[in-house]
Amino acid sequence: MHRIEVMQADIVTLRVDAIVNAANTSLLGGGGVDGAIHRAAGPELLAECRTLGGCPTGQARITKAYRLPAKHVIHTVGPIYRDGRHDEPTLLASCYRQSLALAVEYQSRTIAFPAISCGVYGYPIPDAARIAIRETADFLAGEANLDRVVFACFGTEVLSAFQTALDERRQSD
Ligand code: AR6
Repeated sequence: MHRIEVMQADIVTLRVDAIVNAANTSLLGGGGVDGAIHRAAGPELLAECRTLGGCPTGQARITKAYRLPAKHVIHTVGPIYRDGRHDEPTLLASCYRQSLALAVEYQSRTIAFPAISCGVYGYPIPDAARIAIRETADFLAGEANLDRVVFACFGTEVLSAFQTALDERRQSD
């Protein structure tokens, strides 16, 4: 659990091996964190994304990070929240698992996540935070090759939800 860190940060500034992008199925950019990552990485990122042919919800793809301080960008597509009964929790959990697995496959030792689906995709933030922490803690329990997983939270609501989810998990372990 000591390998998980929750902080308030703009993900594009973080010097980690991989940052995760909350993308859409086209992988061709958008608003929110996706827009910020593409702006900071430069047009080469979009050019590489065009070669990928999109990505289904719940899955992840990896590219180089170009002008970002990170080495890779892992693009994952979170679910659009409807009512919680349309596989949203399973799909969101899958985003975290697939992103972490890709990071390890590409020898990343440090990775930063934004709060996937917690912006325009409308996922209730406390529920999304619990899923993110659960999947990450479970993954790390079986994986020694990751040193640090950062949750880069934008805004105090997201920050406190992730902090609470992390505290709850620590108490239950
Ligand atoms: N660093 C860290 N977190 C950020 C940053 C940043 N620079 N900018 C925003 N956030 P969202 P989604 C937070 O809407 O809900 C895009 O258009 C933000 O405050 O970026 O998964 C894609 O192309 C929120 O807490 O992603 C898709 O179409 C969290 O990141 C769609 O939005 C996620 O918000 C994906 O929606």
